Amino acid sequence: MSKRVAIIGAGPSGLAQLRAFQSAKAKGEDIPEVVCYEKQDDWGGLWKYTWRTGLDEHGEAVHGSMYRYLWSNGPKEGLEFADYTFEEHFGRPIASYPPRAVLFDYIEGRVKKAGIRDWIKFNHAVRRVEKTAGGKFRVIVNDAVNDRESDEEFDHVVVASGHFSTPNVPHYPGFETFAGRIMHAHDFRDALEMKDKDVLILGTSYSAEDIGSQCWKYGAKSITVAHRTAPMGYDWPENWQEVPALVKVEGKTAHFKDGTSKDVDAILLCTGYKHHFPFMADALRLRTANRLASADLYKGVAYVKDPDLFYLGMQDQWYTFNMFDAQAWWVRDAIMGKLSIPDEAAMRADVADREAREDALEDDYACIDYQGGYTKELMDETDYPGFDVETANQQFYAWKKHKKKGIMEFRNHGYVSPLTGTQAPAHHTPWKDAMDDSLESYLKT
Ligand code: FAD
Ligand code: NA7
Repeated sequence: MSKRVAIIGAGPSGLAQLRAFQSAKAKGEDIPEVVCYEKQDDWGGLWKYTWRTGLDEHGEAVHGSMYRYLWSNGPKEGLEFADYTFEEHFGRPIASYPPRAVLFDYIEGRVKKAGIRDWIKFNHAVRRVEKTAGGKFRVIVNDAVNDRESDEEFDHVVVASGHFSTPNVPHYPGFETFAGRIMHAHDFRDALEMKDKDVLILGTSYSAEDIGSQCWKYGAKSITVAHRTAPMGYDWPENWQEVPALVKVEGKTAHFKDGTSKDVDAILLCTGYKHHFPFMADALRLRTANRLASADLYKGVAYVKDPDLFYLGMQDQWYTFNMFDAQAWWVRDAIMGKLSIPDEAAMRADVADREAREDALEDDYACIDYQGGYTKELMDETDYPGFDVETANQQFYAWKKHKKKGIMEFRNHGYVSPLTGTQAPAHHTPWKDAMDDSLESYLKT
């Protein structure tokens, strides 16, 4: 096949795309030439921990948003690769909420086995993607090690650059003169920095819940979470309170909408991220909110204005690695001509239908079903080995219930693998007492 495909990013989504092509090649199929550009010096995306914040060693914006002591925020049974189970990788069943390093090891295990590292150009940041007069994509890349820019032409581009790296940073009156530390979740690394401190958190989603929990676990004096819309409503520990929206800050004092106030040492902005693709030419740039039905993506992946271009993993995420796989297998087959893409009107109708169905969802359980159904829809159209989505949905439901029952205890539970049927063992140490997040410590029996 003479086609050329560029993949931007070697995180879980980009690696899924590489593995999808490699699996077709292993079956004797004629695959396109594939080049993956990754701006970091290793694969794994967010799961590759970096201590850096701000700019990296090459002056590029640091991609990493993960922090030390991060454990999976959902059960691993909800994200298991259908072609590479946890049991295959670790040689035995392991507990359900692995720390970051354990998940990185799992992600890496599959692609090491597939032998695709040579397909990736590390330390290569994509600077610009634009259309040529001949209808190809020109991809301009900077080789950071040699400080050299070059460009190549491709028939297809797959954008897998993630969307949890460019922080959404609101301003509140008084931030300029706040007598403490203000930082966005993107720059948070070590919860010990907040030991003995009174911490204010803005936001009520995953980052707020988990960064607050980290700070609590590692000895913050108090946690105050201000909500713009609604409180999280868990049964928090006694030194944790939820308050109405922040109005302003004076010195160290934070003032809230109900007239109450609290003196705090640090403000952590867990206020989400932006889909940000400055390297894509205007006509190719995805503009979407963080939602289950991304704007302008047919089947959640093909860019309706130019379906030779694909975006992976751009949805808000309940399902992650296995959904990226389903997308990557589908994109591979679209590129290889095994699946056809309809005209623009039909693609737009597909997007509108997905949006309307998402808008009608009533609660988180319905959202889980919706994204499970989407993942199944794509899997059923390719030869991805697939997994029992209903079983996976059930594990997510149980996870939600465990969180409601005990927000500092939910990670002590085990779940059933939708692939092997194995019930995961309980971890050897309750999460709140397990201070060492290393792979060695987690895998101890
Ligand atoms: P990323 O992991 O972000 O990878 C994108 C890659 O693209 C990076 O390697 C980056 O360097 C590269 N890249 C970006 N721009 C360029 C460019 N211009 N040129 C070249 N390369 C580029 N998911 C879970 O399933 N469980 C969890 O517990 C969980 N916890 C999370 C915690 C945090 C703090 C965050 C932020 C996310 C978490 N997620 C979790 C969700 C996470 O988004 C996915 O697990 C996964 O990392 C997404 O993979 P991705 O490949 O789409 O994006
Ligand atoms: P999310 O899930 O996008 O949530 C962002 C939160 O920030 C949400 O609670 C918002 O409140 C809140 N927000 C946004 N802007 C503001 C302002 N201006 N003031 C106050 N609060 C604000 O991002 P997360 O970082 O939590 O999660 C992203 C991923 O990281 C996720 O997939 C995890 O796996 C880890 P709202 O409800 O809109 O009022």
